[in-house]
Amino acid sequence: MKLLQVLNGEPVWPPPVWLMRQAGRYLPEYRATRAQAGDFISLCLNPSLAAEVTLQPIRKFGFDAAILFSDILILPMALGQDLRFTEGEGPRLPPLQHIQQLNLAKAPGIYAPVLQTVANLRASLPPQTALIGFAGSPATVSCYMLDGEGGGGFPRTRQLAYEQPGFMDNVIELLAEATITYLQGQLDAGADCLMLFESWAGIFPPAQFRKYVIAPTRRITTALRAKNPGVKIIGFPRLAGLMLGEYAREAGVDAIGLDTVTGLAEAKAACPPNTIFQGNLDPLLLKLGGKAMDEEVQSLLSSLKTRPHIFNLGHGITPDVPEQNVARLMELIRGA
Ligand code: 1CP
Repeated sequence: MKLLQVLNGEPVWPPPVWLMRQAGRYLPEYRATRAQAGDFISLCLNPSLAAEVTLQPIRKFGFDAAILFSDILILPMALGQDLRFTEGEGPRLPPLQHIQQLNLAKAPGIYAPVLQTVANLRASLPPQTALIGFAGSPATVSCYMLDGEGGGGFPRTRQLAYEQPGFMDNVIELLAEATITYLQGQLDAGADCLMLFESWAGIFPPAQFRKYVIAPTRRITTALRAKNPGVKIIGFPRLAGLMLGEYAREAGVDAIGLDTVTGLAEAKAACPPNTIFQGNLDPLLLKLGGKAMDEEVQSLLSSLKTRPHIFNLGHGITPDVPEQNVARLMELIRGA
């Protein structure tokens, strides 16, 4: 598996490629399967349909990795928080008031179908395609749990981190614990490697970044590695800015997903010499296609030639991306 070769530090050419949110609304077959499931959460909790949508982009484009189809908010749901996805508005949860509302012991029974999806995928993926399991990192998941929605910059979470750090600490600690068990379940079910999505790393000032982003991520990577020597973990500390180097040195991840605004040259300068990166084509260019996309892909590829790298976007693919642009992207990478 090319993806694992890169994560082991071997340069592979052309680089392995997959896209964040590669199973999604830009694909008509995804929309059809989602309609069959009824709604998004039912799709995440239906092991055969969730496996089917995971495989759709692999069949169509031949990506080097499949990512389990689920969502980072399935874990808070399994811990007892009500979760809804309203069409066009994204996730909604009742903002968490007390740590006692969460039940760590019951969670595995509720997310069991997700682990079954992993097992189904293990049995049906082509042997060269790596299977990525994932979870949200505690800070990012806590943002949604405490604010109840994603669109407003998480004012309650940010306020609680200053005014009720004891509560925030408890939430992060419980999430770290739950995430270790959840990801261990995914490894046991057959995931080849893992990714931790820290999409909102960028809202935390440095002291909180150390406490809520780096420390819990380190706890998760250390615990998983103690039980699964050699397991590879990709971190995605989106918009980490000048904290990127510290994250790379201390969070214990094997590779770093770069967001759209972090240049490879700047990332190289900030991180230890052998850091492996994943990314980071602007998803807007994938939507626009044409000359602008071709030129940027060629320029990104030429800067990767001598190092192990996983080609990806800098954030998730959007529903308005034309499929033929994804096909063109694959042609450019595979022809490199
Ligand atoms: O069908 C639909 O309309 C639902 C859209 C959708 C999809 C396809 C959501 C709702 N989640 C997903 C799948 C998903 N989410 C995957 C599956 C695998 C794949 O990549 O193909 C993964 C890995 C995620 C991770 C996720 N969910 C993140 C982290 C990555 C990122 O995008 O930054 C986050 C922040 C979420 C929350 C979430 N779920 C869905 C939406 C629209 C959001 C974002 C809400 C917001 O804007 O704050």
